[in-house]
Order: sequence, then structure tokens, then C-alpha cells
Amino acid sequence: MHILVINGPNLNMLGIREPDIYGRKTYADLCEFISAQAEKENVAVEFYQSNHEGGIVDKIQEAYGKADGIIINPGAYTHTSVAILDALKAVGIPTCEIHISDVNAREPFRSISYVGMYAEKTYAGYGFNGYTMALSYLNEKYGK
Ligand code: CA2
Repeated sequence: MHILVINGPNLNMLGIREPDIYGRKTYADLCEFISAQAEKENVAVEFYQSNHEGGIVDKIQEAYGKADGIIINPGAYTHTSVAILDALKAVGIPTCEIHISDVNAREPFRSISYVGMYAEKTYAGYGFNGYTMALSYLNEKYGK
């Protein structure tokens, strides 16, 4: 089982600002946290973070025929990117959407998600745990 974990714009800033919303842990802490769970479940994980929409689209396309699952926190592109939605649809890889914060309890524009129109599951408001919940879900359903 090979899972690609994608984080979108500004998630490399985790732990640096807005700790009341996103916590005090860093992006490196997030990758370690996911890796520890992946090791327990014997899942191979690959991490990708980009502040660029096209980079995320390229990475999703590259995953075609390689990744068995995608876990994606598209950051602000969640609410705007038809291109990322189309890329996910194009590769047809089982996908879970993650948001560290509870997007539905914030500004109304954060309740709109294009990626959510493709994702099998959305975990929002569970902090870093959303990523490992998604990993376990994908592994249970598609693991080999
Ligand atoms: O809750 C989430 O995970 C979000 O996807 C995070 C995005 C936001 O645009 C979405 O609406 C919800 C923003 C990520 C910004 O991350 C920062 C981390 C530290 C400091 C500043 C920004």
C-alpha cells in the first residue's frame, strides 16, 4: 500500500503562526506523526507540499499507476481549485480530504470544497489526527 500525502499552500508554515487555529506543531512534526502510524500499519507514505496549484496538479498526475491512495489537504485551493478536482478525477485514485481546522465553523467561503466533490471522505477539525484517520480508512479499504 503506497499513499501519497499532499499538503497545499502555507501548510509549510505550521507551528510558526496562527497556533490558535492550526496548533504549535510544525510541518516536519506532521510528517513524523503520519510516518509513525504508517509504519504501524505497514503502509509506505510519500509526502509532498507545494504552494503552487500546478505543482499539486503535476504531482497528482505523476501518482497515476503508482499510488494506491491520496490524502490531501489542499489548503486554500480547497475552496477555489477546479484544476485539482479535475486532476483527482483524471487519475481515479481513492482520496481523502483533510482539514486541520473545522472549516465548516469558520468563514462561509471555507465551507465550499471542490476536492470534497471527489474525495471519499473528509476529515475536518481533528487536527493532525485527521491524516491518520484517513490513512487507516484507506488502508482498511484498499490495503494490500
Ligand atoms: O484547516 C485546514 O487544514 C485548511 O485547509 C488550512 C488552510 C485554509 O486555507 C483552509 O481553509 C483550511 C490554510 C493553511 C494555512 O496554514 C497556516 C499554518 C500556519 C500559519 C499560517 C497558515
